[in-house]
Amino acid sequence: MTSLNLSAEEYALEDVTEDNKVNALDAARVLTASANIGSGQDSGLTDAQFLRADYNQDGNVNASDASGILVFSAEQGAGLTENSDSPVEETQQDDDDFWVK
Ligand SMILES: [Ca+2]
Ligand SMILES: [Ca+2]
Repeated sequence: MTSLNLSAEEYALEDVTEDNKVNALDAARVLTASANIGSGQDSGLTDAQFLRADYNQDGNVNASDASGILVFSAEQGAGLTENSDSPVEETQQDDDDFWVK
């Protein structure tokens, strides 16, 4: 493994877009980078982003990493991971409580 001097560790390892959220956008970013690399272009990622994009840490950024991040984000959205601070919450429970009582 290359040991780059990471200066952006405040972001989650999977947060390729560096917006403090791991979601389908990150997977899409990885796919875009993968397509760029596959066509001989620049990945469009910074070194730090590239490391995050390499989800399975095999040194390459490709569709496998995109699917890995997509699964990760789905699990996080479903509350299967510890740090799920998803703002999506049911807000209509109060009415139900009223009628149950
Ligand atoms: Ca993100
Ligand atoms: Ca990879």
